[in-house]
Amino acid sequence: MTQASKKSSQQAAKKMLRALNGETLESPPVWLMRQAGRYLPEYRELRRKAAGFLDLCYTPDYAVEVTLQPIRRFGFDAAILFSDILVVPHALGQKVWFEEGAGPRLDALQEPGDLARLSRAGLHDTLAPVYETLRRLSRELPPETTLIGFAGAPWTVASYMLEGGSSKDFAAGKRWAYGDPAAMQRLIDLLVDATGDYLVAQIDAGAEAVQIFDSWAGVWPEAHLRRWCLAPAKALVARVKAERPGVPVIVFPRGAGLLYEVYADECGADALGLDTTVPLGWARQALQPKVCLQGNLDPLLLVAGGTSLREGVEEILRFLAGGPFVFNLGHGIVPQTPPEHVAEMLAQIRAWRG
Ligand code: 1CP
Repeated sequence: MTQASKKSSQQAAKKMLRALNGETLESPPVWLMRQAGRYLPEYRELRRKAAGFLDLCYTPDYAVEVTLQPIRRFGFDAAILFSDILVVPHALGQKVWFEEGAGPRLDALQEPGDLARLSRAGLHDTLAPVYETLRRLSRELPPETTLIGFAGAPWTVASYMLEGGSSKDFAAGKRWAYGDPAAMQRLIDLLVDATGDYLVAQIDAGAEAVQIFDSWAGVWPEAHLRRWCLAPAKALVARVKAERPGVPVIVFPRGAGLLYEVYADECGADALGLDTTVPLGWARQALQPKVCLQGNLDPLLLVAGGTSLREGVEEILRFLAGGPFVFNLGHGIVPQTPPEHVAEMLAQIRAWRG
């Protein structure tokens, strides 16, 4: 066997990659969105040492350690690179900082002229520590663990760039999209290009699959979701498929509702991340014949634990584990989650025999 074919047969044996390639497994692979983070005491301890959140993301020693923490503790089938979606605007030249308790902050783009402040020229230099983190992780992870790279989808990242942080109504993003669609298109196009560069570089540094997080896809009327979320996702998937064929892509269009079916038909992803509200019977019948599904336990069930958690897990397994499936949450794990509940959930999933 050549070195390359040995490597690819090892990779093919990883449960996560098998599921993403369309196989139905006896018990599904599992990882959790935001599996590294504040619910783990070992994360909180390391976070205190770092100068700030971006320092954590850009220091490979820290980022590798934080990525590995949930793998050591729980043995998830996949490790997701520890970083944040907002490193892309930062690498494009926007000011990004994280305030304790207040979440991410950016110096918001006020008008289309501000787009001139952004440039892809320094992207890979700023993001070099992230690539170093991936290279180290691909050496240090257990052989059965899949390394996932990620980026925010153009719209979700744009929303932070335009609002200057989190938002409840996305008024600034909608003002641009509805009032000056040509300017919004320029921003989205820039993000499609930068994010494509970033994902391809992550793959070259060791990411074996990539996920595109469109956490705020669910705020648009249909025509706008198609333009600002679906079309950019399709362009990104096409770019990854053209340049690094064979690397699976997961798209998470949170809140897309019935338009999940259009994603399954058109966006070209190998898997779709389902949010918590997607009905399981409909997903099995309308989506799973077309793509691998990932999801969609309510993160608050993991906080609650007990019977409610067991029933929630059981229901998802009953509906979705009979086809290509990756167990996950329907959105990121929340800081108040007791780690013991994660362990209980994992034991239940691993005992499942479809
Ligand atoms: O320690 C801290 O106080 C920082 C908290 C934190 C963490 C742990 C932030 C700030 N980002 C992260 C890591 C992170 N963010 C990961 C790491 C890998 C893992 O999953 O373990 C990932 C994949 C993300 C992705 C991310 N960041 C998204 C998409 C997924 C989602 O949850 O919707 C979004 C929207 C962000 C922005 C962001 N960064 C941080 C926070 C608190 C937020 C959300 C702010 C908001 O709700 O608007």
